[in-house]
Amino acid sequence: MFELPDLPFSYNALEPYIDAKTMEIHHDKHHAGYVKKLNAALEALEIDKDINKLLKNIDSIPEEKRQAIINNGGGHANHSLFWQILKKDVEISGKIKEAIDRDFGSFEDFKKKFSDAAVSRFGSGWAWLVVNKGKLEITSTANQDNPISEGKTPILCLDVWEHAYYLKYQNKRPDYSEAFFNVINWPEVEKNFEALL
Ligand code: MN3
Repeated sequence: MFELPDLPFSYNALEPYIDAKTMEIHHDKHHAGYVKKLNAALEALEIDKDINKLLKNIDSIPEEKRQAIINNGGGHANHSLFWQILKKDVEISGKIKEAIDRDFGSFEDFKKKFSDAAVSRFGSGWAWLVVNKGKLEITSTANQDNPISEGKTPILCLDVWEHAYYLKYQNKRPDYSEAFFNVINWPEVEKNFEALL
């Protein structure tokens, strides 16, 4: 059985960039819903209960269950990472800063590329900073698809489903994406990065 992880901060911790009501509904309703449906889909299946391994080896899931695991297992994994990498007003420094400068030229270039990925993703999905063969890359996925199923390891993500921003930002996804840069927990992103070195 998978369990909904606690939000590692209070609902209002990211104000004014991400509002408390959005955080409450997003975690307590949306993420909880994915966990519940994931457990329902996995019932009676004797498979790996490590969510990342499950998504990495998605082809090993019986076909009739596969899409439910991609949607709800992805929903669980993606949000679990998302909560972990959120914190207000943290400066980027250290190895992750060096790696971003190395692979994108500068932080500004990284930010522009990431924002483009977030804003241009059509419909619901995610923007990602991933490690692919030792290098940082930016990508985006539809729905709850996780890049781990393509052999890439995500270390930072932004939920661009409307439920992640609509209460505060309505149709203004670019404003939400801009605000996100004030709530990235860079030491956690660096931890995710260093775990892969
Ligand atoms: Mn979401």
